[in-house]
Amino acid sequence: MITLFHHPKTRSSRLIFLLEELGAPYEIKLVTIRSRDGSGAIDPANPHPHGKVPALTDDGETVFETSAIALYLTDKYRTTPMGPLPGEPTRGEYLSWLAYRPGVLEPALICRRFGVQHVFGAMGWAPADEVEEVLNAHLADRDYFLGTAFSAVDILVGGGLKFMMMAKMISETPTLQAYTARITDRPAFRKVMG
Ligand SMILES: N[C@@H](CCC(=O)N[C@@H](CS)C(=O)NCC(=O)O)C(=O)O
Repeated sequence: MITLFHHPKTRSSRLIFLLEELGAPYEIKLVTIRSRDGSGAIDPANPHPHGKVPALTDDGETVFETSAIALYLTDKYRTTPMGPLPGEPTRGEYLSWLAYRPGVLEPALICRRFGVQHVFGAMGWAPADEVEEVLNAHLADRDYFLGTAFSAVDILVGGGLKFMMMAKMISETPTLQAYTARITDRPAFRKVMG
């Protein structure tokens, strides 16, 4: 049985959205986390090594890091396929964008928000304006990250983009607005995030 360790209004909400789309049975265990204002504490019940969310347990396995959890779930639970398997078309793209979210997109936008100067050759991500260009160019002629197929990448990246635009962390271009609308119009998004 899948158990998702969750805290409201955090990255773990996106995994509830994914679990709903997958149609996999799951339970949610609410845990406390440390907050930006200094309040909150790590919950001893949370198996994440840093006490963060999301974390997930399933059949004796513990999985942490949002993208790793998404890949684990979409490989294993296939009632409604939400990502290509090894050997299927677009698998490479799927892995790339899953890794891009925490490895490039998030650090770039967070650095810009906190006024951290980008250093080429030292930082493993790219400057935020370049990331915006890449996202807009990629999504200009595609409905979803993998083309016509909606996948877990759209849940992790697309769902996040909506909130980043609301927080003015990324520009609201027509391309990104149209793309995020396709994600946020989904019944599972409305059920979980609405
Ligand atoms: N790289 C992690 C980030 C996880 C993360 O930072 N989660 C936040 C909530 S959105 C958290 O648990 N914060 C509490 C803390 O930093 O201790 C992932 O993508 O899963």
